[in-house]
Amino acid sequence: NADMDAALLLPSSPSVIITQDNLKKIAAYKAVEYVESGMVLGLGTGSTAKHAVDRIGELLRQGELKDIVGIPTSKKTHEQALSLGIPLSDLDSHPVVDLAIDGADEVDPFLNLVKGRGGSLLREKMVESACKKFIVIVDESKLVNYIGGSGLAMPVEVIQFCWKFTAERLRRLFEEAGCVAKLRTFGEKDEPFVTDNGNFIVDLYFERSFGDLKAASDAILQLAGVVEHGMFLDMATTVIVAGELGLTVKNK
Ligand code: ABF
Repeated sequence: NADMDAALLLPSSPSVIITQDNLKKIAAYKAVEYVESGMVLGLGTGSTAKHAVDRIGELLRQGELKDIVGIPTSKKTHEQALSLGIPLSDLDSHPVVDLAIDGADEVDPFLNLVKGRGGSLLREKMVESACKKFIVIVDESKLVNYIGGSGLAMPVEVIQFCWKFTAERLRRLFEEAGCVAKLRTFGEKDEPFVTDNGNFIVDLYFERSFGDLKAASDAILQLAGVVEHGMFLDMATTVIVAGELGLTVKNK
């Protein structure tokens, strides 16, 4: 259980090897402590959120949670939740979500996030912008000083039609920040990665900071051909960070 796992983190157990996956699980279990019976829950996607969904399924099975309705943020999480017997619904039937729990790729000191390196940003943003409380669960490797500065991808979901044109317009928006825009591919044949919504992802890489996040967000969303981007600004209400020295809970 979460408390036992957390105890493993104490420096008095130096023989225990703490893997990154242990840290993800500890953060996830802590977040599930905020779940109450009767809630409509946004179910996140990714290797950290997977632990939270597993734990919710376990508590339902044990009868410790009742009357939960889950709203999955991806096809993968939908499958996982179904296999755990979690009752599922969608935003059409439940437009207000009590609590969402999800991972992130980057978290800045103001709790702004980059998400979508796993590929499911659009459904995540729809569900998580409809929730009263949004708990983000990460291991400490996800903490950054400013978004886009990690050298890793900032994902943008674009429609397939003329994606090169859209990628070039995105690159030009951030020319001064030394932006490179790349289509996300997978496998040996470098096939385009297709999202749950049938779109492509263009990953943006920056050499330098691109400055104001809100201005960048607005500029990206104004481009025809863009569906959504992976900056989640001012959305997280709580971030739970698991590190080698224990758990930190940051509230907005
Ligand atoms: C999803 O999972 C994504 O938005 C984000 O890309 C990712 C984080 O994955 P992990 O927990 O596996 O690092 O929520």
